[in-house]
Amino acid sequence: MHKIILFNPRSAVAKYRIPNSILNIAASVEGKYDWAIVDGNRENDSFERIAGYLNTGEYRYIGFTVMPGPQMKQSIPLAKKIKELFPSTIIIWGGYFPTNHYKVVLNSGYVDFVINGPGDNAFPQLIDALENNTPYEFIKNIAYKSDTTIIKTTKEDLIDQESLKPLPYHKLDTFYPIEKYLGRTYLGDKTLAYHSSIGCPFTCSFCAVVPIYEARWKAKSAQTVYKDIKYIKDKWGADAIEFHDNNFFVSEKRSVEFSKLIKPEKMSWWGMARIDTMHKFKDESLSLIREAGCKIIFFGAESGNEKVLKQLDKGGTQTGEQIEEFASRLKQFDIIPEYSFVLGTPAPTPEEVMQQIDFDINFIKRIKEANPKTEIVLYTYSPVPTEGSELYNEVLQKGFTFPKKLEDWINPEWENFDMRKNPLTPWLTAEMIDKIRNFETVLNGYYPTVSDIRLNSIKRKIMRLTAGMRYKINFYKHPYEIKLLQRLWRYRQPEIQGF
Ligand code: B12
Ligand code: SF4
Repeated sequence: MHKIILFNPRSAVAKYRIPNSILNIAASVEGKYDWAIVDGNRENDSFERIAGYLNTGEYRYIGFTVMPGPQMKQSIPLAKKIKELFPSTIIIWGGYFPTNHYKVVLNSGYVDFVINGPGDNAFPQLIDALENNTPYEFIKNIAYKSDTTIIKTTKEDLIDQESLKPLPYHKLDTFYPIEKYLGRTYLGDKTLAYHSSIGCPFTCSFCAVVPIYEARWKAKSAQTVYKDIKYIKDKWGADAIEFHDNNFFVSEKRSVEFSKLIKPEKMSWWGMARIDTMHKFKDESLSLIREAGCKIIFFGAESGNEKVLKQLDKGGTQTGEQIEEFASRLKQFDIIPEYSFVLGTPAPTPEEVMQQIDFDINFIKRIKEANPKTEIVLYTYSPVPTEGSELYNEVLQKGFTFPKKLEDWINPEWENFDMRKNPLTPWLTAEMIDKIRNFETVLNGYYPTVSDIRLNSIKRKIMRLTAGMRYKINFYKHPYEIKLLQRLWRYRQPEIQGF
C-alpha cells in the first residue's frame, strides 16, 4: 500500500494555526493508510521535506489544501516541480480555491484530481480506487480530467459531523509539536484554532462558502466540541479558542449548551456569526455566552445600505438599522462586535458606486459612535463564482473574468485580488480604491484594533492623535503620516493576518 503526504502550504508568517483542513483529511485515512504531514508554515524548505518523502519510493499521493492568496504562491510552483521531478506522484488539491476554480486547476496539467468540497469521504474513496485500480467515476465530490473533458461528479450530502473520526492531534504532534500551534493572541497565551461545524445555511451572493456548501450546515454537538477542547487544554495547555467555523452561532441551543460546558474552564474565545441570527438570541443567552469566555464575535455586517444588502443577498432580514442597534445592544454584555464590511460592489454608474462607498464610510462612523469598541474590518468586493446569483451575473456582464491560467493567479495583481485589497473589477476606479484604503488607514489610526497585542497604550494614543483631525473632518487623502506609524510599529490587520 502506498503512503500519502498531506501538505499545508505556507499561509502565515508567524502565527501558525493547527492545519485543520489537512488534519481532517488525515483523520479520514488514519488507520488505513500511512500518512505524513508537511506544514509549509513550519518548514524552511517545504520542497526538500516533500522530496525526502518521495525519494523513499513509498509515497504515491500528495494532497494539497489550497485557499486563495499566499497558499497559492507555494502550491503552484511546488505542484509543478513535483510533477516534473516525480511524474508518477498523484497530486490532489482540495479546499476553497480548487473547489471554486476546479477547471483552471485541472487544466494546469499538473494537478490530477480536485476534491470538490468536503473530502472526508471522497479522499479515502479516491485513494482506495487508485490503489485497487477500480473506477473512481462514481465517487462523489471529485473533479478530474478525462482526455480533454473535465468531469465533476455529483455532490454528496453533508456528512454528520458526529460520525467523523477524531482528529489525530497526537500524530500531528510527532511531526510538529502542538504547543507551537497554540499561539499568543488577544484572547490568550495559547490559542487553539478549532472548527466545530461546516458550511452555512445562507446564500450571500459574494461569499465563497455558498458554491461549495449550497446553504447547508452541519455541526458537531456541544458535548463533542467541549470534549475535544478539554483534551487539548489538559494535554497542551490551551487557554483560548478561535472558532474557525463560517457561522459558529447558527443555533442558539448549541451555543448555550457549549457555553454552559466551557464556562468552568475559564477560556476566552471568539467565533463568527450573523447579526440577524444573533439579534434574536435572548438576553440571558448573550449574557451566558460572555460569562463563558466569549469576548469578541465577528459579524458580516457588509453594508448599511439596504440596496447593497439586497444585492449581497444577506438573507432579507438584515438592515442598516438592525446592524446599528445590535452594535449598541452588545455593549451591555461586554461582547466586542467585530463588523466586516464589503465595499465596492457594482452599480449602474460610477457616480453610484462612489455614492455607495461614501454611504458606508459614513455608516461605519455611525456604528463607531453607537459602540466605539466595535472593530471594523474592511474588504473590497472580490468576486467569487457564485453561479446563478444576480450579483455574479452583473459582475460578468461588466466584463470581469478570472485568470485563464493557473500560474496567472500568482501574478501580483491577482494576489491583491485574493487579499481583497485591489479586486481588479472593471467598475472600480483607482480613485475609489484609494478612498476605501485611505479611509481604512485613518480609521485604523483613530481606532487601532484591540487584537494588536504589541501596540501599547502610548503608541495607541499617538496613533489616535495623529489620525484624529482627519477622521473628524472626513479628510482621508494621502494619510502618509499614519501609514508611517503603522509601518514603524508593524500594525496588524486582522483581515490579512487572521484574528
Ligand atoms: C483558518 C483560515 C485562515 C488562516 C490560515 C489557514 C491555514 N490553512 O493555515 C489564515 C488566518 C492565515 C487565513 C488567511 C486568509 N484567508 Co482564510 N480561512 C480560514 C478559515 C477560517 C478556516 C479554514 C479551515 O481550517 N477550515 C477547516 C476545514 C476542516 O475545512 P475546509 O478547509 O473547508 O476543509 C474541508 C474541505 O474543503 C476539503 N479540503 C480542504 N483541504 C483539502 C485538502 C485535500 C488534500 C483534500 C482531499 C480535501 C481538502 O476537505 C476538508 C474536510 O471536509 C476559512 C473559513 C472556513 N470556515 O473554512 C477561511 C477562508 C478559507 N479564508 C479565506 C481567505 C480569502 C483568506 C485570505 C486569502 C484573505 C483574507 N483577507 O481573509 C487570507 C490570506 C492571508 C494569508 N496570510 O494567507 C476565504 C476563502 C474565500 C475564497 N474566495 O475562496 C475563507 C473561506 C473565508 C471566507 N469565508 O471568506 N485563513
Ligand atoms: S452568512 Fe457569512 S458564511 Fe454564510 S453565506 Fe453569508 S457571508 Fe457566507
